[in-house]
Amino acid sequence: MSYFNKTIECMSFEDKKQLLSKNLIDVVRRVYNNVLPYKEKMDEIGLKPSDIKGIDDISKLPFTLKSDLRNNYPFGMFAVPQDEIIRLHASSGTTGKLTVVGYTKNDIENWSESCARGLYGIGVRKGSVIHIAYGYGLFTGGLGLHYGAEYMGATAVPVSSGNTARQLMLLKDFKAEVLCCTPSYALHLIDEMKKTGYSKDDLSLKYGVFGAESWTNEMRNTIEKELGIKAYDIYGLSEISGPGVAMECEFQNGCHVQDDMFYPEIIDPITLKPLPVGEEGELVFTTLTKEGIPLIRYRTRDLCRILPDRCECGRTTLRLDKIKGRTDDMLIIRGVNVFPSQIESCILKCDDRISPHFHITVDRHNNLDRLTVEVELAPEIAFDEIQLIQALTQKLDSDISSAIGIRAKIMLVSNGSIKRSEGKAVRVTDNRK
Ligand code: DLL
Repeated sequence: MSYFNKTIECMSFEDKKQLLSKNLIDVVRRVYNNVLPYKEKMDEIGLKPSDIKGIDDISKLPFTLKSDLRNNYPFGMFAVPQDEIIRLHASSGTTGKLTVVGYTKNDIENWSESCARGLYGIGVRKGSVIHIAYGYGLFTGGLGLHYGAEYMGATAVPVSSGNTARQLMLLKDFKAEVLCCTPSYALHLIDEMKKTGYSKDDLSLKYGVFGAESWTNEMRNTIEKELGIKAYDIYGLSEISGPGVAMECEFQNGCHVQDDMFYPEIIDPITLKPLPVGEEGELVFTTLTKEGIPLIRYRTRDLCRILPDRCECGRTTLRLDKIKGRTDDMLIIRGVNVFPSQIESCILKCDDRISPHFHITVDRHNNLDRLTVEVELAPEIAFDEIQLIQALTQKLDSDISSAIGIRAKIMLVSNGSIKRSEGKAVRVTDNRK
């Protein structure tokens, strides 16, 4: 089984270019012939499949948006007959209809390989026990990593999300080396360990595979320290396959994109023009090998940059910097752009007596935006230590205002009072909408 695909992952630039070009030409022909919305989009701009002669022509192609999938709900973007689809997944949006994706047998095989390559890259091997606490079901997190783990011959434990006490018991008893879940759920597990008297030495964990939501390097440091593990970032989205589109290797220096399958571009989200390597913009993916629902230049809304340097691990695949957030997560407060990740960094760097749990609320009072950041105290800190609370509030106030350029109302709250998440955390309430 080829879970470290050296030929592909360490391919020279010239060979990779040839491979990508061949696959792009093929996928464009497939979508033009089999997916009506693509034929219509290309006809509208007078583009024929034969105009695409290689990967350098990719920017001639039209973009695909989430709304294209919604408008063609459920199967209107599929490129193969229904009886070739062996699995469906779907992601719920904040608005209305689900985004549905379908996988052929080959798609599941490739997706499994992409997850297996990622897991192998951090040091997971045949026989490692992998505790998968991402949700199983229509969400791609659980089943995606499950198939990746089995593909490489590791032992998958399909725990799914929820029932934290049982998760801890299973982690301990099955001696899992690898924990897969959202970073916010990892924090929740850590809290639960403290409450129930588990220590990191009771567990056999070595690696964490955390993604599905944005998280900062400060959050990584906290989780690594508390669990005594190395925490790795995994990126993906259901439209492109699911987890494993990109993942960090042992060097923790950006997520390696499985770019023979999923080709990334960074564009300026306003002008829609491609940006040079190293510049931050919106991440766009073209699926090069997918059969069920191939997507051309899919706009992810995630803000990111492609790292310009080579990774020490020897892989030549393109690497993504940490996702800064989604364009739709960006808050505009009194005219200033604010990302929740900037606030997260300040909170995690501030002081050990503050916990990593926070919630951001934005209101409008007398036509003026008001930003409130609630942050929990660490469990051992009593709420009546008035001087300490004042000092911590002042420090956080000054750290956050110098990071984001505007003042926030800081509210330190007692430990346990902010709602925990079992999947993706909901960190912002915007009451202006
Ligand atoms: O979240 C797939 C996944 C599952 C990825 C498990 C990693 C681990 P969706 O529900 O379709 O799929 O959500 C995709 O989540 O566009 C990003 O905004 C965000 N996201 C995913 N991974 C990361 C990450 C899964 N590592 C959306 N860092 C994406 C930041 C992430 N954001």
